[in-house]
Amino acid sequence: MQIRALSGEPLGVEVLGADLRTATAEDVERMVDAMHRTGRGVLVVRDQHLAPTDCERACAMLAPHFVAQQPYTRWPGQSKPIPGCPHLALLGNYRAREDNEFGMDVVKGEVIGEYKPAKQNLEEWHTDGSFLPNPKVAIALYAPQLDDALPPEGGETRFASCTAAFEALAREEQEKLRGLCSVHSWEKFMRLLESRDPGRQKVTAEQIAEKPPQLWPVVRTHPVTKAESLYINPKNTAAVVNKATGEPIPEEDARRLVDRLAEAVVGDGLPGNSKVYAHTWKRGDFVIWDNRVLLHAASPFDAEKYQRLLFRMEFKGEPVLGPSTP
Ligand SMILES: O=C(O)CCC(=O)C(=O)O
Repeated sequence: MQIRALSGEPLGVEVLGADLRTATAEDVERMVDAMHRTGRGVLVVRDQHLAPTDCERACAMLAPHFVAQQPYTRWPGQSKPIPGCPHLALLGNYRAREDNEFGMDVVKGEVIGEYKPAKQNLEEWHTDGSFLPNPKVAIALYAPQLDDALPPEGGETRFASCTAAFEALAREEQEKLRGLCSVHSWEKFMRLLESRDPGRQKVTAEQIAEKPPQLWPVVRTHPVTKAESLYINPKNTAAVVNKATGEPIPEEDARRLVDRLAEAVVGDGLPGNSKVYAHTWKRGDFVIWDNRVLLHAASPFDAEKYQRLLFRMEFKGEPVLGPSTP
C-alpha cells in the first residue's frame, strides 16, 4: 500500500494498492493518520471494487476514527434504502439498469439517487450539518465500477481547507476571530433552498422549532491534530456574535465578514484555483473528507447528456471545540 500527497494539489492524500474489502485496522489507521497530517482532511483511495455491503464494511472500519457511522434517515427526494446497508444513500441522476438495481425497490429506468443540480457559484460551498447540535465529522463518497455513471466533464467534488485559510490570516485578525461565534440556522438554509426552487414545499414553524439554531465558535480546534481552523457556513449563517458580550455584530458587517472569510478559504471557488482541490471522479474512487476542517461543493455537469452516481455515507457528529488559544 502506497500513501502519498496528491501531486500539485493544495490538499489531499491518495492511497494506491489497497483493498478496502480486506484492509486491516492498522492499514486504515495509517490512511487516516496521513489524511489528518498531510492531506488537510481529504483521503482518496483508488481502484476499489466495492459492492454496497463492502462500502458498509469500509465505513465500519473507519468509524472508530470518526465517532461512529450515521444511519441514513430518509426524507422526500432522497434515494430509497438499499437492503442490508442502513448507512448508505445514493447521489446523482443515474437511472436503474434493471428492476431492483442494488436490491432496491426500484424499476428499470427510475432515477435511483438524490439529484440536486449543483451551481458553480460561491454559494455552493458548505460544511454539512453545522445547524445540528453535533455537526457531522466526516462524509464518504464512492464511485462504483460502472461505465456510464460518471460525467466525462464537470461533476467534480471540490474541497478547500479552513485550516490553511486560518493559518494564512494575520495574527491580529486570528485573535479577533477567536472572540466571535456565529449562529448556524437550519431555517436560513431551508429558506435559501426554497428561494432557489419556488415549487419546493415550505418548512413549517413546527419543523423549525425542532431544529433550533446553534451557536458555534468562528475558530475551532481539531480534536486530533489540535490545529485551529475557521468554522463558517455562508449558506446558513444567521448572525455573528461577540463571545464576550453575547451581542450580535451589525447584520451587514456579519454578512461581509462571513463572505470575506469564505473567500479566504475558497478564493473564487473554481477548479484550478490554488486553494481548491477539485476531485475528478474515476470509477472505483473512495473519498472520505473531514467535515470539521473543509468547505466542499459539487461542480455542475450536463445532466441532459450524462449520468452521475455516487454512494454516500456519513459519520456522526460531535460538539465543536472552540479556539485552543482562548
Ligand atoms: O456530490 C458531490 O460531489 C458532493 C456532495 C455533497 O455536497 C455532500 O455529500 O455533502
